[in-house]
Amino acid sequence: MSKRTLVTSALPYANGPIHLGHLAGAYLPADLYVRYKRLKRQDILYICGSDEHGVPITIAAEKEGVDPQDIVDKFHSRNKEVFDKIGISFDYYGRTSSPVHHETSQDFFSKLYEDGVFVQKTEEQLYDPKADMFLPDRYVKGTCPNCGYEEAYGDQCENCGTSLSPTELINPKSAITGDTPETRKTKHWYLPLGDFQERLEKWIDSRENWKPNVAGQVKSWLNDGLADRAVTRDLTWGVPVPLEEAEGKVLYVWFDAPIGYISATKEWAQEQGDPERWKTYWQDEETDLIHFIGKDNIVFHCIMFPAVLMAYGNYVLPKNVPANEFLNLEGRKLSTSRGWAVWLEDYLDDFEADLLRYVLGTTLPETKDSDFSWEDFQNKVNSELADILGNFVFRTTSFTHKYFDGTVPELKDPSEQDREALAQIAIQKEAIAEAYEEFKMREAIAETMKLARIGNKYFTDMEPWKTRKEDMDTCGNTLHVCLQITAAISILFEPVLPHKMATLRKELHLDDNLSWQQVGPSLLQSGSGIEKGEILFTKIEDEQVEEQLEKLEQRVTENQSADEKYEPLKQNMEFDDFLKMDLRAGRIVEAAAIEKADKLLKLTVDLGFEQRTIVSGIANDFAPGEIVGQQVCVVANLAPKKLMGVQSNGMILMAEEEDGSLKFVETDARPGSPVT
Ligand code: B3M
Ligand code: ZN
Repeated sequence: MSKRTLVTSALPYANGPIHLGHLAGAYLPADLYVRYKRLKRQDILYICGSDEHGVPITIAAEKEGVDPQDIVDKFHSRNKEVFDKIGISFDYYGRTSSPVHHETSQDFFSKLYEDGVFVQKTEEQLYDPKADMFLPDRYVKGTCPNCGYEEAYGDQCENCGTSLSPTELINPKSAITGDTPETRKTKHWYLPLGDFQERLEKWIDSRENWKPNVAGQVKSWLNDGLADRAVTRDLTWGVPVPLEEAEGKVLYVWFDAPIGYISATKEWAQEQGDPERWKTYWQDEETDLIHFIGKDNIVFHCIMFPAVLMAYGNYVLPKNVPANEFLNLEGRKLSTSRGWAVWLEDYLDDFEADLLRYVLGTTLPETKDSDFSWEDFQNKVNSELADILGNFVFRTTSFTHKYFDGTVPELKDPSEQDREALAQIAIQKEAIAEAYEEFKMREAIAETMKLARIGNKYFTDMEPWKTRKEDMDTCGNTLHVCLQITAAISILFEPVLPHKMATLRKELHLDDNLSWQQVGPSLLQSGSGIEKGEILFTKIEDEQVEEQLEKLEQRVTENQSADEKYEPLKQNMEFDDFLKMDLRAGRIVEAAAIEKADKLLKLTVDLGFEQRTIVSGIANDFAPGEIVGQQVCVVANLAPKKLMGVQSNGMILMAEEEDGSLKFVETDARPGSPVT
């Protein structure tokens, strides 16, 4: 077993508040794991911080007409505070605008530059003359060449995770003016990832127990071959490139941000009064480095950052990157721009932190996208937290107060059932630990709640309300066993319900720093006193759910200023340009999913004069079976394009609703009829 563990969570951009999707992706899973490891008394350090560079920050600043530093100052402190309230227990939460981070990331750049690792190129880049600036990363949007997603950014497609260069986008548009950009020459420094292909392949092959969705995606990128990645940008906000000739250029945010994990660890060590201690975590092979991220960050944490660490030398490489998929909200894609999100600050105005930690923990998108709904939140709070855990604890402590003067009854000549129930503590503790070790947080939570179910059933089966009249020793045994199970739960559920379990341990007069190892059948001494328990979980009323759903709808409306209800009109075009397009009526005769492309369908479309294969990004809105026979409108003379390995000959016209859902543009003209 390694000597120590270093856990990181993706550094959230300091350009907005934290929402449920962030929590379910990189923060709650990490915190569950870290709290468990701390209970095991293992040497573990949990590092995070604000990602304060990059285009998301400058776009937010431009939108508000303020300086980027104002944006990051605001959201760095707000996010730090909300993480603290929800119980995300970082050991250190840094920020990439700090001097230590600038020095550290410039040191990385300088060493790789001096070692001749970078390739220097002067290339054509997208440029917006009206805005008078180059268009890196999120300053440009277009169609992903890999999966056809039309909202891909210049550096990455959030839909399929592929990292891109702006010039790879199809039909690029400036995010500043909406114009089609021109190209201009500019010099940048590139990390030739291909030079690391072999080392990366060897490293990935040596990884054990990686989630299949993560390992699979990394291997497919390695199989496709690794393009050079620019590590500098024509921007003013960011870490200046430490080169005379690079005036006006900054480090690419995805070059400096992961180095933020290292600089935050340095700042943590300084805070501990032992500045060199960061090296123990980053430069000693006895460290297990684990990155908790969302799936859209896999390429940067499993290819780019490891290559940078390999190039620099003498750094540990990630032992595991248990990336989560995405969280949907009420069955729809979470969207901050549309206001379709639940912000943690708003959540905490209405509910306690632990309720969300539990409910979200039971529905984490660990291997596929998952969904959060307020109805499910109400169900799980009421029927699991309140009716099972809360009920069991309350019955146990109040019965003890009522009939045993609030002291732990002695265990006298326990029955088979008593012993069997006590034995469940060790069995469940083992099952919970196994799940946490394998990053199966949902399973760990279910196994923990299972112990409460066992306790609840045992209490009911033993009928202490009857035995107290007939045989107080038997009744005392029942309450002794239930109290020991309750005490065990107050530690085993700590990773999930830290605030509520601290209250419970206080009620039980339990020491507040008991370890995982100490959990067993006799945590409480017979004769020791306990408090009269309070109701741990108050049920959620229907009105509260209604109120949350109304808030959600209201936020969407607020987010749509009058002119945002509709997509901005594109530039005028000449009639001759329109005539170039050949639109035809068609009918879908076959439809099928495409492997590893959860947004795309492969369609066979009858055009009268021929049948066509067309790939269409409508899998989120339609099941293949339900659209055979659908009349459609086809752009029949679009140049063929290979999407996720399938040759697509043409495009189906779809209309996008306010909520992002898609509808067919239909005509009942016979297939092949020209649409003019
Ligand atoms: N700031 C967050 C994101 O892509 C990004 C993570 C950086 S981790 C080094 O959503
Ligand atoms: Zn894509």
